[in-house]
Amino acid sequence: MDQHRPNPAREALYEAMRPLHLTPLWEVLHALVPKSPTTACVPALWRYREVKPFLMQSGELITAEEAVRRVLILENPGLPGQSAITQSLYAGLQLILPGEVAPSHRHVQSALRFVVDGRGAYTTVEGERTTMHPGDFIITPSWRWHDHGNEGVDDVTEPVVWLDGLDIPTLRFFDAGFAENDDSKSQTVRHPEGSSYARFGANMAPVRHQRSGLTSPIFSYPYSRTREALYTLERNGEIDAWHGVKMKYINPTTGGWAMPTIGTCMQLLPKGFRGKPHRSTDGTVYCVTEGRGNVQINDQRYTFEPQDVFVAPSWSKVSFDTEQEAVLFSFSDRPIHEALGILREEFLD
Ligand code: GTQ
Repeated sequence: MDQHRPNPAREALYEAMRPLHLTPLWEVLHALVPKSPTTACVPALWRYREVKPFLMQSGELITAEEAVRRVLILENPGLPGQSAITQSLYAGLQLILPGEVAPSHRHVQSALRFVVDGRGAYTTVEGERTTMHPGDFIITPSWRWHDHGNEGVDDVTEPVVWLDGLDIPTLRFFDAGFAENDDSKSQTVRHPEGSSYARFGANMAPVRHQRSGLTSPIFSYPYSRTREALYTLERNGEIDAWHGVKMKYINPTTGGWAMPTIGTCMQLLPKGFRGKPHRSTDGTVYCVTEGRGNVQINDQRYTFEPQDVFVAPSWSKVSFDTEQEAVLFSFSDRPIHEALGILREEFLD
């Protein structure tokens, strides 16, 4: 019998059991256990040159201190009102003007910063400050105090914008979020800048180091080093037909992902690249570091330029093509998929 034809007797039964908070599985089973992922998340692209004027206008109407974090959320058009760019991840563009401070706080949610525009800002994590340069990938681990500021550098004072990526929707799903404000606006700097990088960024670690926590002890991965690695590999011809030259950021003490809930990568697409399509279960957010190109996400095609952000939903077919070299930062919830054994991917022709 056709389950979708009106069936008054069944409808009456469902109606009668509703006060007891009972519902029939057979009406929803196909949707609960789909043949392949059916996400509400849709492909989308945010052009930085269209977004920046709104960020700057926000800068005139509210201070970083009043806002706590002056951020425009990049909300997936398929997930309205959810402050989510994919089902599990949050993304936003944060502006900090010269002289401003975004006050110190901590939360269970892990955060990454990918610096998009301007120089002279810093992030302080647990008493160690790091200066932010375009293309740097910076981590604020779960439950670590962090504040941001913009004091300028080398006589340059300019607005600074970075992409925030957080696991906010994941923590919301687990109902496991806690947060606290610090007593002081700005943390006292207790460690010289570069301490963490000196300890863990030279393929070495202090001999008496004992692992603590799940997040990489390097909290700033400078673009200068990343870029050099990618361009060297490209010159050596190590080009993947799907990804170009794609490297993941790792925790040097484990070889695993730099963050427990968010996987981060940087990839170089060579000039004239005609990438093959790929799909995976981890919906992915991309930010254009350098260069221009095109991305095909299912039947959507976008041209991207520096500082643009775009999102490819879970199981969407993604392929890239370029006329010039391009470099893309990306992040997804892949570490969770791997930890749970639910990652699937396909490399298509
Ligand atoms: O910088 O701590 O975009 O707590 C959203 C929540 C940034 C931050 C966001 C946050 C932060």
